[in-house]
Amino acid sequence: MKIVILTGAGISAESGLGTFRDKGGVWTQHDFAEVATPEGFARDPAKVHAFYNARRANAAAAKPNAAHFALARLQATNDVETFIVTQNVDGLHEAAGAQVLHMHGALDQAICAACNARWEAPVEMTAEDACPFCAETATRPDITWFGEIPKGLRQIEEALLSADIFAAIGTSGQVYPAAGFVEIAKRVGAVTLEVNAEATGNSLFDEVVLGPASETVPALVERFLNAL
Ligand code: BV8
Repeated sequence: MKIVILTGAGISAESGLGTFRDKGGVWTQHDFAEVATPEGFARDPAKVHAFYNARRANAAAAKPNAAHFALARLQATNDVETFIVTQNVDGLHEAAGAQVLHMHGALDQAICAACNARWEAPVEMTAEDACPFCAETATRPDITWFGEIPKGLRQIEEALLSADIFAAIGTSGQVYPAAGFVEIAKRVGAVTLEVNAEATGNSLFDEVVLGPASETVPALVERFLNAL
């Protein structure tokens, strides 16, 4: 049996990391066009670095919650194959012991736009940082911005095409291509679940589980493990 899990900002909300589109969320305080697009970065790299430096510091101080640990437990069992893809750029799944594909990149990684080398991001990045490999000052956070192609799409599609169960956890389903994963899973006959604080109203989900992720996800994992 194969379970494909997509996570979004809601799974890290109870770890103290803000979501994007809820009241008080990141995109209600910052204009995404200024801080999360290649054009915004070209216009004002210092502003974009300041935005990600602050989020990197917050993420480094955060601890995984019961939802992250439950998914790691599910992935650790040999009775089921669990593929986790996250839109989140924090490292809380890994801190809980899971292996995940970061389709929108990761705050703790830097990339050189000149030579594509990647390395561990320092706590504070600046527009003057030179690439440790080619020495160009073209370094940026390794984050997928709007208008850029998310990472690992082939691997994600392969997982979705052989999924028996697909669960979207803590995501508003507004950002593509992640928002379209449920459609692919549904097409191949997977059972589809939405696990969220509020229903998104997407009729492609067979079941909707509402509540805080720290409660709903451990209960769901228990249910999966008992059904094996
Ligand atoms: C691409 C950077 C081409 C990382 C982010 C018009 C129509 C359709 C599509 C488009 C369009 N115009 C442009 C597009 C494409 C665009 C897009 O989708 N735009 C939308 C907004 C219209 N997409 C792109 O540009 C993507 N690239 O399409 O490339 C392509 C693609 C495939 C193949 C070839 C070419 C790139 C998208 C990357 C965007 N990067 N940010 C960062 O700084 O963090 S987006 C941002 O949104 C974050 O990355 C985040 O991960 C992502 C998704 O947000 P969510 O995680 O869902 O968060 P949100 O706040 O919205 O929701 C939280 C949910 O949790 C809520 O439902 C809430 O109720 C719930 N919740 C809250 N608390 C809890 C909880 N649930 C449970 N428990 C709780 N305690």
